[in-house]
Order: sequence, then C-alpha cells, then structure tokens
Amino acid sequence: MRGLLLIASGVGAGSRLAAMRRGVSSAALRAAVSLSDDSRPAESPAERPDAKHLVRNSGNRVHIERCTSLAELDAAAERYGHLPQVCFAGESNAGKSSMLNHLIGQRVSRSSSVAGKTRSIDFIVVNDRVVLTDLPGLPARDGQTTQLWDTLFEPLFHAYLDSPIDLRAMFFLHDCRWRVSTPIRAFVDEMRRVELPTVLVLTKDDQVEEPAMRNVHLSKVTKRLDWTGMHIHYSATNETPNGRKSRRQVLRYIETFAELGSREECAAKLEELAAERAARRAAASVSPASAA
Ligand SMILES: Nc1nc2c(ncn2[C@@H]2O[C@H](COP(=O)(O)OP(=O)(O)OP(=O)(O)O)[C@@H](O)[C@H]2O)c(=O)[nH]1
Ligand SMILES: [Mg+2]
Repeated sequence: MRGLLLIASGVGAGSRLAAMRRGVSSAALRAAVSLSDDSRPAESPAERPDAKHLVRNSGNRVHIERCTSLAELDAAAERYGHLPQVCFAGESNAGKSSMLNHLIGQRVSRSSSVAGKTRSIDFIVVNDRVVLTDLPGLPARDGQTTQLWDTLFEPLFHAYLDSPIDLRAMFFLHDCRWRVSTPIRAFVDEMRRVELPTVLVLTKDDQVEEPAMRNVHLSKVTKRLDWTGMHIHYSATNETPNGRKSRRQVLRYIETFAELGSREECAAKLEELAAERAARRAAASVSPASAA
C-alpha cells in the first residue's frame, strides 16, 4: 500500500436537501471551506495544509476543456494526456455533474433536473495535477436521451476510451433509488470487458427514506449489475456529515489512483480492497458458536 489509505463503503442517514437542486449553494461552499483544517485566512493557497492534495477543499485552480467533437477530443488528449485522469459515467441525471461540483467546490459543470444536460466530454483539469472527466449521460430509463447517446455521445465516448490519455479509473454513478435498466447493465459489462477499474457510486443518498433502505437499494443495484467490487454511498452536499464523508472518500480514491503508477495497479488495488472487505464480512458472520 503506497501511503494513502482508503476507504470504507457505507454512510449513515442523510436528510432531504431541496437546495441541492440549485447546485453547490453558498452554504455548501462555506462548509467546504470549513472542511479544511486551516483557519488562517492570511496564508497563500500554496501554504495551506491541503495544498499537497490533488483536489483541495477550497481555492482549486480549474481549467475546463469541453469536447464536442473528435478534433476537440484529440486536442485535449494531447494537451492533458500526461496527467492522471479519472472519469465519471452513469445514466443521465444520475448526478455526475453535481458530484464534480461538490468534489471541486466550484460550479464547474452544469447540472440540471432535465436529463441530457451534459453534452460534451469535459476534461476538468484541477490544479494542473489531475483530470476529472465529466461524461455525457448514458440512456435514461424513459428513453429520453437514447437517441442522443446513440448518435452523439457513444461515438465520442468510445473515441475517448481509445484516446492516448492516462485514464486510471472510472466512478460509475447510479441513483440509489433507480432500477438498473438493460443499457446500464450492458455498459457496466462492457467496462468490465475493457478492464477499466471502476467504483460504483450510489448517488442521492440524502434521498434514502430511512437507514434500513440503504442496504435494500444497494442490494438491488449490485444484484442487477452482478457487482462485487467497491462502492460508495454519495450525497453531493457539504450540509450533512454523510455528504462531507462521501466527498472525502472519493477524494481519497482519486489520490490513490493518481499515486499508483498505472491502470493495472488501480485495478489490483480495487480487487485487494474488495477481497479485504469480503474477508471482514466473512469473519463478522462467523458466530461464536460456529467458530468454537
Ligand atoms: N437530492 C440530491 N439531488 C442530487 C444529488 N446529486 C444530483 N442531484 C440532482 O439530480 C439532478 C441531476 O444532476 P446532474 O448532476 O445534472 O446529473 P448528470 O448525471 O450530470 O446528468 P446528465 O448531464 O444529464 O447526464 C439535478 O437536479 C441535481 O440537483 C444529490 O446528491 N442529492
Ligand atoms: Mg451532467
């Protein structure tokens, strides 16, 4: 293990947050600032305790390349192919752009309650050290964005996968309350075939009605996806402890992916974590009677 230690899945209950629909609120941004251990406002960004992190709690320098064509994709890949890259995929409206805004603490990506908002592959270059990529949404369950995906997004996405970038891993987002549709299942199967290391993110955790339902939702999604890998419950808000915790978990994953040397090492790390988790669960399920 190289330094950065990870990451337990599972967070406690959250509350409903209508304000989140407006994106990152000023209160959320204030809370993001308060996540920092630093309370000395006079310091320059480089002197902050979190300055060593790829993505900081505040003051991130962000540059965005929005790619809507193969030519733009080629140009962005050439410019930023040397930086470690992590992408965010999932069904339209799953919360990809909101999660990126929350992670970075700035409104870098447009989020909307209308499916199909993100229509480009957005290279979000953070502090010139890591690229977080916002992908257009996979077909929505109601079929609204299927044509967009088939004609525009899918060719662009496959070109992205083939481009000469240092793509380490994917966060695959799924609204925790949604049924997994056939196209979503097919996409996850394809990512498995191409061996892209992936963490499942169950989004909108603040919308879970009661804590017991969290595992019910989780088990439905993982069963349908045949998922045995790592997962996280995510709320795109700093207004709850669960939201702040989920942000820290994802940032630790990103640090780890960047620190490891290659995609293969990221895959091995995720497998190792999943094996450790399975062993912990097996040990916990051995009753004192059967252990004796
Ligand atoms: N309650 C709640 N709402 C969220 C959360 N994350 C996202 N949303 C809402 O979900 C809707 C979709 O969010 P987006 O971030 O635009 O989703 P997306 O996956 O980028 O969608 P596309 O760009 O269409 O693929 C918006 O109304 C967001 O406010 C969350 O953690 N909690
Ligand atoms: Mg989006």
